[in-house]
Amino acid sequence: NNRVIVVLAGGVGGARMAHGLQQVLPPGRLAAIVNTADDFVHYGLHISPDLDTVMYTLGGVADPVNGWGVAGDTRRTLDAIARYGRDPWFLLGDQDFATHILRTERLREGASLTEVTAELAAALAIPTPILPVTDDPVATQIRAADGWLEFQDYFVGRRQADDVLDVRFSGIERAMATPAALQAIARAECVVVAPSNPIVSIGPILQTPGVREALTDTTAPVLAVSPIIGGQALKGPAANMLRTLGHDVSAAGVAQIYGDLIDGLVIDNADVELAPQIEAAGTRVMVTNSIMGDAADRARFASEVLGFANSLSPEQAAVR
Ligand code: FO1
Repeated sequence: NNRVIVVLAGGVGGARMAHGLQQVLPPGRLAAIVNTADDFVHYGLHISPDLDTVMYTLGGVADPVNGWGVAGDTRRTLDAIARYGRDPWFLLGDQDFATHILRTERLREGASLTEVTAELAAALAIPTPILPVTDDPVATQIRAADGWLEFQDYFVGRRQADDVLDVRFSGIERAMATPAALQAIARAECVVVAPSNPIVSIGPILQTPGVREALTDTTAPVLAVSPIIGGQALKGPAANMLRTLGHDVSAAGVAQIYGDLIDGLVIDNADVELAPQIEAAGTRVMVTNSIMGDAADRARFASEVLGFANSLSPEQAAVR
């Protein structure tokens, strides 16, 4: 049996979902397909925030408070950069710098992002393939009141304070999903869309040429976990972004965004009253405590999600 559970992941929420699944599945039975549209070049280094957040979380070295970066990291390099008169607006720890330096070196040598990520993850003894959705350059851009911004300028530079009027993924029409990502979906026993931002984290994964086709071709159940709980996002700007882009800021709005792509949606106990309307629109619903705190909590939640996926699989359809 070489089938896998596939998780589609952005940053912190995606990493925590992947970590829960990694804990409850045998090594190698999980594959994570990760957003790369937040990637950017800073100080000449290729930075892949979502890949790194997933890698550090699955490797057990992520900073527990921020969710991104390395636990216990120091800022001496950034302090030295500031001494040269540069504004250290993007917080890179000393150990985190090592990741970006080695990634950039390998990319310059001609390695693909997929290869580099596999090398780094192997060194951290991570049993889960961490697969960039594409090796091609794609860059999320945000339209604010004063024009288009690069994603990290919006997210970190301006602390997500702007109303998001439009979103585009520059380069995506020329990008292609990697063979490794498409093979993982083709072999999927189920696909879990993590509770990441549906617009800027999951959006670019789904819009990468090849992915949507692979997801509609598979007979495996596709389910999503709502990142919106009680009308709010646990982390990040998802709620405000959904609102300014005209979506319903609720688990029902998330179900609408994913539409036919998903068979099921996991929503939090706080949103139990939304279940009937989501089911009436054709999406099966599981209601549970969806807040993933510590490792044990993530594992508990992942088991519940897998149980829900089982109940949605085609083999179960006859008995529903
Ligand atoms: N997010 C912040 O809000 N401020 C930061 O200074 C910051 C630094 C950072 C460094 C490395 C890394 O991998 C992630 C970092 N993030 C930071 C998070 C990241 O920019 C966003 O969470 C993602 O791009 C959105 O998924």
